[in-house]
Amino acid sequence: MLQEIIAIVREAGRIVLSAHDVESVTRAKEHNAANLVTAYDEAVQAHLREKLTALLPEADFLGEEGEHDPLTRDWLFIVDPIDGTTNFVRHLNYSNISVALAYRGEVRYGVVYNPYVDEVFAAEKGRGATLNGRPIHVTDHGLDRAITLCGSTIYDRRYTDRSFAIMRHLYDRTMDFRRFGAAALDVCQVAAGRADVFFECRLSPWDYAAGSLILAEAGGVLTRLDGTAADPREGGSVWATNAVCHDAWRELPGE
Ligand code: LIP
Repeated sequence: MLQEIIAIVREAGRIVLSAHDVESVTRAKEHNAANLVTAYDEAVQAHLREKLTALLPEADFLGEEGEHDPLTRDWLFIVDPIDGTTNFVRHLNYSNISVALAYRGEVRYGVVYNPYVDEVFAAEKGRGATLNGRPIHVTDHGLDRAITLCGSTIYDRRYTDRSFAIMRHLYDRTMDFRRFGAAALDVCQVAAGRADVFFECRLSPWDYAAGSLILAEAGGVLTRLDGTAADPREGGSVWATNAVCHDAWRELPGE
């Protein structure tokens, strides 16, 4: 199943790489200039829905773009067709296709693909995490050696003050921070040991469902910012670490 999902995601990556005149097919969602969608997001999602539901017809499909049917079945695909849409529109080449397959709310397969650098992060539950087929593992860095990746929850300014309070808190306690703009990929960078912590105050399920399994299989931990479990079917905050740094959530600035 994992290899079939990887093959389907790689096919979809070709749609991203073939994109042109992106600005002309871009619009803002919900009259929020920071929340963009393009015809390519929709084309990739349509491709993934067709191929993934053919692979597992008994699965429901939850994608970022558009409405979805009631989610009633045991198997569920959780899909972000282009995570990092603003980066995609601005040609920053830091976007990805993220596909999770969950069974009764437990992610069993995760694939996150950055087509710009041909990097496939993947995991099957209980069988480790890989980058282009090679095993990956988180670091053993403590907070003082940690590189922190973060999100600014730009779509919802209710979280602005807390986002910057947490950024400053971690700036004072870690090596430095980065804001790359694609959560699924950021979680995978932690899984690959390229960073040690990622947080964002509010994300949708498709932003982190696949990455949560890849990180766990690489020895890391993903929870809410208050340390509680993150249901991959529900939106919420994300605190993703190399496990060594995880308990630092207890000192993070609150709501
Ligand atoms: C994005 C996330 C990013 C977040 C953005 C946006 P999208 O996902 O990956 O971390 O800060 O606000 O949600 O919308 O580009 O798929």
